[in-house]
Amino acid sequence: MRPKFFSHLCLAVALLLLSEPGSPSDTQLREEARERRMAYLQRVKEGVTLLFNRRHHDLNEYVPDKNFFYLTGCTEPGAVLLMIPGEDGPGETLFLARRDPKQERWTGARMAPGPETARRLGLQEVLSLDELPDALARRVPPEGKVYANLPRGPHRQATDKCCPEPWVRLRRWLPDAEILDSGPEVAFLRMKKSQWEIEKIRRAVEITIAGHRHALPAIGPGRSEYEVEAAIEYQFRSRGATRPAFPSIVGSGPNSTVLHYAENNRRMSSGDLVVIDVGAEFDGYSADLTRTYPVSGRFTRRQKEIYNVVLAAQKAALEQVRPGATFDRDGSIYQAAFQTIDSRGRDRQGRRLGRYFIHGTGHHLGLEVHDPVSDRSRPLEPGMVITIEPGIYIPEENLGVRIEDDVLVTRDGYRILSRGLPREAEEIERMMRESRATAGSRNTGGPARDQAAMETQEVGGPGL
Ligand SMILES: [Mn+2]
Repeated sequence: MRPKFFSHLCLAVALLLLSEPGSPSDTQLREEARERRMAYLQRVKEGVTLLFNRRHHDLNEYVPDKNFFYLTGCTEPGAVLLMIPGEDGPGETLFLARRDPKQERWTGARMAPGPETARRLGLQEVLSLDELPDALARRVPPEGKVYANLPRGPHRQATDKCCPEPWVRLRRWLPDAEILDSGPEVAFLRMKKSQWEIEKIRRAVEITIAGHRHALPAIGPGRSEYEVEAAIEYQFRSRGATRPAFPSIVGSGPNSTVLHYAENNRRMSSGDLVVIDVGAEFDGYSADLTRTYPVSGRFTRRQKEIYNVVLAAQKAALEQVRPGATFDRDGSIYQAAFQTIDSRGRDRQGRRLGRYFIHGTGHHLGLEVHDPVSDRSRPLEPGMVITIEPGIYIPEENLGVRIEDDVLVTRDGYRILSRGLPREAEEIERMMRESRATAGSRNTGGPARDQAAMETQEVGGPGL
């Protein structure tokens, strides 16, 4: 092919790919968001709803507010969505900051207010943020109700006194309005996932499984927890995940008993267990998968005993997963897990093990790794995605075991989305053997030899 023709062809293909309206997934996202807004306004038939795209809490990098994103598919910082239910159809207006060409030289192109963006996002209108106060004054009666995405935590109850922007502004614009939390209403919708969302979670799970599998060669006496973390997160990003959905937990030995341990800087030794609790975020959706591995490649008898109690508890809990089951501590799922743990095995003092199962059986999974719920006692429905993750943590024995899978509730029960990652004790040991054999044959001067060398140095034993 002549070079010039070829370069023109490339250009044409590139333009085609870049052209509006977006890739198929953009179109799908726009439709999803439109349906969600309709469902929302069918539930909240009064007042107005105002969703601010504030920074998602407790993350350093910019992540859009999850409720705002859920209802718009838009990630523009500072944007505000106004929704008003109405007799003759709902009103939906998005407010965006005006473009600033100088700023865009630093941080890239932004969406602009106007009909073009409205078409792209499938919204009725997209106005400039400066127009928001007037629009509110026009459309909200002085003492009307305003549902807003109030901040979580200590600010939630104190929106009038100490809340950060933009709630200060909201109060200034509407001094007499009754400001309510839109969170539970949006959470109600978010609890049930669409096919499209389930596919996103499935992809996040797939990437997370790859992370676990590729971590195995980095597990061994003398290796550091952070090597395992790095191996996992390398897989995440290489496979298109945006980021880890939460700080990766690689806890060995005593750290295996610390639920949210994330320093990951201890050197592992041969008799340790290592709890690996990680999850990739893909297109905004999270996975959350835990396995517990023996650092030496083989469980001790005691470790295997406890491991099998946790596994039995997970299986007992899974058997209870079906539409109608409840997920709180009074529900059948938690009870099945707890009873299994409390009725098998003992600690060194001969006590039952229930006291070492110190967290719930799981949580909902979606745009957030701990996806919000409208009501803890709401029974499960098909399309909900949850984790099932019993654990036993015995600090006196430096022994922590957690097994966590991601589970879709179906019409007649459940499907384990993460079934591709083995969890039987024998399978775990076999996986570790195989990964070592591969690492060894691939490069005899590499990891396998280093590992042997470190195993020898380890005689003095790293401190706990
Ligand atoms: Mn979890």
